[in-house]
Amino acid sequence: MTSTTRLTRRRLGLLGTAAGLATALPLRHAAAAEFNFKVGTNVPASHPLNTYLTRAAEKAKEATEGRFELQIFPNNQLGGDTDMFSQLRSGALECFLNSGVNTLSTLIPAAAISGVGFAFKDYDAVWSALDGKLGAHLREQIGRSGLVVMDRIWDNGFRLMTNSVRPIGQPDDLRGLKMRVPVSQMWLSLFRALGAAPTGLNFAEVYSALQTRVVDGQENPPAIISAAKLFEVQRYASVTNHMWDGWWFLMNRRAWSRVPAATQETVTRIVNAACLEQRAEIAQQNTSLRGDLAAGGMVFNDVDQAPFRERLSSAGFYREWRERFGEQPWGLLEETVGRLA
Ligand code: X2X
Repeated sequence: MTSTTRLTRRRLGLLGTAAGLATALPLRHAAAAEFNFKVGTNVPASHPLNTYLTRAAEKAKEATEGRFELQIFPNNQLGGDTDMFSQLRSGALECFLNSGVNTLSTLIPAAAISGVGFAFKDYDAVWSALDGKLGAHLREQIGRSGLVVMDRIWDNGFRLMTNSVRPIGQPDDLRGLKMRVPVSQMWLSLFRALGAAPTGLNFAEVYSALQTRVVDGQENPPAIISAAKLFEVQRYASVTNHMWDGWWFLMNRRAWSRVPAATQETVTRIVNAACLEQRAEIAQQNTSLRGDLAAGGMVFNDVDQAPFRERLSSAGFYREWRERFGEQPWGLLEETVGRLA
């Protein structure tokens, strides 16, 4: 109890009016929804992932006349990625937005394939793979694991590297640099192959790890660097676009199967439509934010990707991951992006 509420109660007690007490309590008029689905995300409320999920929630509530509610919990309010993922699996959390390359890949190794370094050269390549055969293959694997996944993957963006030590122009500039990466074999392997010293941390811990210099740098798209205010604790931004990443909209199967088919269809249609709008917003922000971040004190440099790809090839990165994923998903990836070696 805060000192203010204690004071208020004492005053009310002194005044001794029951009516006074009643007006001090919040009144709830809204009827409870039949289905209330909590949705956990790992980025701040202002990030387009959350603003477009919130729009979807409003539309879903309206379209189902209040029967189906999505309640968004942004910014790791329910715990970090590792926690939210186990809550999703147990049913404590109905929906969770998770990168396939991140926690999800601990259950479904193939889901990490979208994170292969320098695989996608632009958004056309990303959407033709993830809305096409590769995405269908991954969703099938996710479905087999007992989770439900929406068709469209939400956009996080192309990732760039930031740090507080020096601009990254060549792979050698990463040598000895302590880089935070998500808790993921793919990310650790990528940054080790490039010669950095990566540490796996959930996003919930990133701002303070950078502020206290537990790590020198991190990598994320501009929309996250802006929403999570990482520009306050990072100086250099090197536009490596070394990886594209997105969030799958995952659901607990038992919770979803209790929802009538017609309501499922309505909610699915609304969520997937909001996702397409979110992608457009992210693509726009990821170019327009560069100026804002520079005004916030970040120093940008553009990067030639060729030496980074060569470093990965000579370190055996592509060979290793091709073996780990197997020929089928690797073939589906190469069908859209060309040969990776
Ligand atoms: O943890 C990250 O860096 C983030 C927010 O980009 C992911 O979800 C992978």
